[in-house]
Amino acid sequence: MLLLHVSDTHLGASRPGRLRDREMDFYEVFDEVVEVAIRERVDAVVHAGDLFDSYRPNPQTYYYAYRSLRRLRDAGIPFLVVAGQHDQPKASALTPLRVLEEMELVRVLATDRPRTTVVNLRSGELGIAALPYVPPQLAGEVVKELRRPDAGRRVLVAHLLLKELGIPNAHLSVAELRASDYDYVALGDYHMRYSTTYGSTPVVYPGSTEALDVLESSDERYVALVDLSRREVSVGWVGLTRFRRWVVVEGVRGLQDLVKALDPARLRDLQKPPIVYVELASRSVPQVELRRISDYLDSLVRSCRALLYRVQVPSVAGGPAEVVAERVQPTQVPTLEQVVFRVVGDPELAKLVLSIIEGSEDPEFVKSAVGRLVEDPPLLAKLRSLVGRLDRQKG
Ligand SMILES: [Mn+2]
Repeated sequence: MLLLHVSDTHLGASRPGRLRDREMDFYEVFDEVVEVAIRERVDAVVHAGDLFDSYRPNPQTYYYAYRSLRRLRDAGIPFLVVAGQHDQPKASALTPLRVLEEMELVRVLATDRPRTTVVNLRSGELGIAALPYVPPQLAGEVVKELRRPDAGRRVLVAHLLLKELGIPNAHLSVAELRASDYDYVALGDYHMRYSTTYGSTPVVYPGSTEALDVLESSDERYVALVDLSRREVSVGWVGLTRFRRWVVVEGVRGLQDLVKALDPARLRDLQKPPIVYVELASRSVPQVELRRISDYLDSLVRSCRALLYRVQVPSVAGGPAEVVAERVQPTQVPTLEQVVFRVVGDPELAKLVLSIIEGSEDPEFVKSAVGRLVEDPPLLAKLRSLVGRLDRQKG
C-alpha cells in the first residue's frame, strides 16, 4: 500500500502580492503533485489540510482544483482530505471541501470534529483517524474524542502544530497525539518539511507546496511517499520542481552589492522568474542608493528576470522589518517581455521568441535565429514541450 502525503497547498493564494502569475504558481505545483501520484501509482493521496487558502474560493480556484483532481479521479486514485483552518468557514457555513466531495473528487475525512473511517483502497483496508484544525487551547480536549481505527493499516491525519517544533501556539506533543497507535502520522499546518518518529511510527510534515512568505522560502519542496506494504513503514521524499524560487539577499550596502549577489547565471537557470527579497545592511543606506536599487529591481521585473521584489531595512529590537521599496502588483501596462513570457513560460525560450520578434524585419536575422534553434537540441525540446502544453490547454 503506497500513499502520497501532501499538505498546505493553499489553492487560491497569491502571497506575497496580488499577481495573477503568483496565484497560478499554487495551481501549477498542485498539478505536479497530481502527476507524481499518477506516475508513482499510489493507492491514495492523503492531504493533511489547507487545500484551499480561503473558505470562499473564487471560481478560478475551483476551476483549477477541479482540473487537477479530475485527472486523479480518472486515474482511480482517491483523494482523502482533512480540513485545515483555511478550509474552515467562520460561521456555520459550508466548507469548500464539501463542494468537491459532492462532485466526487475528494473524500472529506473530517471538517470540525475528529472522525475515524475505514477506506477500501485497491491494495487493502486503510483505517484513518482524522483530526481537523481546532484552536490550540481546545486540542487537549478534542484529541480525547479521537478513536483508533479498527483496520489492517492505521494512519492518523491531523492539521496541527506539534510541541516538538518549539514554536508558539503549538497544539500537542507526539505523545499526547498517541502517535504510536498508528503506522504513520500525516501532519499539516507547519509549512516546512519536518519529520520525527515516535516508537517506530514516522510522524511527518511534508511542508507547504509553495512558500507563503520569506521565512518559509526554500530551494526544496516535497511530498512524502509512504509505503505501508511491509511491517516496517518506509517514507520516501519526492522533490517538487514547479514551485517558484525566492532569492534573498542580505546585507546590501548599495547597488553594487546587489548586482553581485544576483548572479545572472543563477537567475537564468530558474524555471520561473524568482521573488526577490533584499535586506539592506543598515537604515543609513543613502536615498540615492536606494533609488538606484529599486530602479535596478524594476528593470528585472520589466524584463521578466524577477516576478516581484521587496526591499527592507533590518528590524529594530525584534520588531517587524520595514519595507522601503517594493513592487508586488502588476505594472499597469505589461511589457512585451512580460506578455511573451506569460505565453511561453520559459525564460530562455522567451528570449529567443523576443529576439525573433525584434529582428523580424530582417529575413536573414530570422533565418539565423531559427538555425540556432535547430542546432540546440535542449532548446528545441523546450519548444516541443511548449507546443504540447499549449495543446493541452486548448483541450
Ligand atoms: Mn497552512
